[in-house]
Amino acid sequence: MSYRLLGTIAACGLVLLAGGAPAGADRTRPELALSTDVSAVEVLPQPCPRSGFELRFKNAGARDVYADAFVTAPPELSVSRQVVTSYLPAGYELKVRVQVTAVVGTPPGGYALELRAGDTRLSLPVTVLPPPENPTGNLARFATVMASSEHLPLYPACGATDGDRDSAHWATTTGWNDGTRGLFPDWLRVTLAQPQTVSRVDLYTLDSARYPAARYGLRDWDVQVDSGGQWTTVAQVRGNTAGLVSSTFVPVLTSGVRIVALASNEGLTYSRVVELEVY
Ligand SMILES: [Ca+2]
Repeated sequence: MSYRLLGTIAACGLVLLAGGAPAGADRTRPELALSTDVSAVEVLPQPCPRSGFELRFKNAGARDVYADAFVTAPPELSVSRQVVTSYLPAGYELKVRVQVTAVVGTPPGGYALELRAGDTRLSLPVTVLPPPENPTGNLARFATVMASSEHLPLYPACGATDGDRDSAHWATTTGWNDGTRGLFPDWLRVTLAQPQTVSRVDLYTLDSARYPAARYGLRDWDVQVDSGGQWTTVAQVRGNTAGLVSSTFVPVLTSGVRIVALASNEGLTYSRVVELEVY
């Protein structure tokens, strides 16, 4: 749409406002109602959203309207929908799933989301839980994770640190697939809250009955650690056909670990990691 067209629409709006509402138009404000399927939400401070609620947005009035509902989060939280805009026939209730994420490192405690539509306000309590005991010692589990690219929405980087190693769950946001088909290298990086001694990286590449690693898994990659802003290669994997490769190396104090993916068994297509664990 051109700026000229936008300008024309804006001008029409002004004319309509200046002239007042047509005779017989219903001037009453929309009667909007908000509710949720739960009275509170509990969230673990981890990158991938695994909690949320159903926003129920109802036109309780007798005429059809276009309306907006707003979801406002404090800085410690993020939501998958900040605005829901919809045409709502009279009496209709729209149901929308909203995912809630707590930023890694958020102090446990009580927070709240503010829901608003027209004159209606609703506060939804959110409890940020402490990260659970992590008996395995996997340092990547509740760390910040990033990738060179992501194939969204089904294959986010955070899926590779969500604790689910099961390749049968592939394509349900529990594994990372890069977003640049045919282009290598790709990288997947875990940033630790503070430097830790690291000596092992376990990489679970895609390996299911339907998608065996020997055909779809990652074949070649480097394991690197952050050495004061420079990446140092501590292990190399070449010609892999297995679902799990455990790379061990001389213990090193580091604040970040990444894998640099160089090729998959399909050829130069995609990098696929179901879980990346750091010890
Ligand atoms: Ca996973």
